[in-house]
Amino acid sequence: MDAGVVAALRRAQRVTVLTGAGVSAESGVPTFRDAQTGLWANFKPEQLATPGAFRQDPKLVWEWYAWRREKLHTVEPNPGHKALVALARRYPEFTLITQNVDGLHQRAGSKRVIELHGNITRTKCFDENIVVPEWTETGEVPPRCPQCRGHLRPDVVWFGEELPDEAINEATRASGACDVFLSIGTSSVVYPAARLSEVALRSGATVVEINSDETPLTRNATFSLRGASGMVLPELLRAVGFA
Ligand code: BV8
Repeated sequence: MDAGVVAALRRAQRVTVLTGAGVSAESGVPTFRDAQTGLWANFKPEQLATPGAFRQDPKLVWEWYAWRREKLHTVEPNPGHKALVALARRYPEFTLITQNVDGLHQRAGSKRVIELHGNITRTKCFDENIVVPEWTETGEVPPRCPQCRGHLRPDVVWFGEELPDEAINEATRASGACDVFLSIGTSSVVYPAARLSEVALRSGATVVEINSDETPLTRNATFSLRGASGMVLPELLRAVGFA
């Protein structure tokens, strides 16, 4: 384990973490840019995860999310999610920011999770933009909003949609006020999330990337650890003496 990373985590008081789909890969959740499988093989996520795609074919988009939600019933948090729960207990200030929409950090026991891109287990009304906890199933796909009869949709941020103000503001604040910023399992290509590591670097934080591959962040990061987060994170906690 890189001694520089261990030293930085030992002296840090404030740690901010940004995770992407790579953190859930070892749970069996396909990453966002993995080739889609099965009946979704012909679709690119970026084409489906947009308001335009939903307007054009609400049934198709609803069913894609229903398929992804169903998959979540068969997966569990992995050692990478659990290592982040243990890490959080070691710092007076610890902020976990995720781009993931699978809710696995919360299921692993992470308390405060900043969800930049929403959560596919929550549903909202497309027209009123309010979360709808329950509705009457009539067999119609997508189901209708009980209030306005408009279409229901997953409570996620699609491409071309603004991120929730509170989430991105709190994430930006925490990225600019930390001693160590960990960027884990993200391709660092989706904005504004990908800008958070730049905010951290500019504020003088030590930026550590953990990724199985190189990304556009690799050349600017203070350290870049190559490997699977489910392996690297537990190993890092042991090296720091936290486990
Ligand atoms: C916005 C929810 C303002 C949905 C997601 C043109 C028009 C409009 C906007 C844009 C435009 N051009 C650019 C933009 C901005 C756009 C953007 O960034 N596009 C990119 C593609 C260039 N951003 C937006 O639209 C954002 N909104 O900007 O609003 C605005 C408004 C109007 C007009 C202009 C601007 C909204 C972005 C949010 C989109 N929603 N998800 C859903 O999930 O269905 S983003 C989606 O990508 C997922 O949330 C995912 O988390 C996220 C990022 O992907 P990653 O998490 O990084 O996953 P990925 O598969 O890419 O990579 C996995 C990584 O893990 C890899 O590096 C791999 O090596 C690594 N890995 C794999 N296994 C492991 C591992 N690492 C460690 N261990 C392992 N085991």
